[in-house]
Amino acid sequence: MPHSLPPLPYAYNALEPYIDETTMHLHHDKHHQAYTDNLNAALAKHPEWDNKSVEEVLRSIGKVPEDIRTAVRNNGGGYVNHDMFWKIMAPQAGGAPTGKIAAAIQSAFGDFANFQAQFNDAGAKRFGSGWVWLVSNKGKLEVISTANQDSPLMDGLYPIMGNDVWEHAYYLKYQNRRPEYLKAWWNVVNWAEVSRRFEESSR
Ligand code: MN3
Repeated sequence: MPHSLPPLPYAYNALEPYIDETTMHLHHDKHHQAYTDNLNAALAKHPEWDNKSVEEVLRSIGKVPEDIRTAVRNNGGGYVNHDMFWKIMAPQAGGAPTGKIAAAIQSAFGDFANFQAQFNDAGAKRFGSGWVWLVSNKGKLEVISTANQDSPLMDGLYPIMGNDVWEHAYYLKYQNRRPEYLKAWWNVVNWAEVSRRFEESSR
């Protein structure tokens, strides 16, 4: 199998009280595992796509054979979105960013609080399942949201950070209160990794 489930980089209870242990088990061990298995199953039909990174495959989603394109879009998206998601969170994290990413956010959104408000608003308004993102659009920072597991990579955008607003990400603890989850999530944002992705986006 070309792609494997990346291990969670911290303990399942490490993001408590903001994200509960049971949610982390289900989210990583069941949901992310299923995206991984379904991606591998789809790619097995066209092994010439196996040796590319999933990011590369998504960037050229229009060239993926039609009989597996929807499966790759959904499960390849789910694979890379969650791979990023675990890494951009950490215990004893949160707070405000520093350095180049902080300056870029300030320049694009006025200040950090305004950026957070735009991000939370876009996440709350995403109807049904999806993601809210900070992306680089050829160097310009923008807040967007996508449906389902669609990755910004498919639109030529670079996902610097994103929050999962599928109900599976928050329902056990927050039930229907998605805005409360979005607000609490900032306490686990790993700015070191987000900064690294920001630097990567500008290369
Ligand atoms: Mn998810």
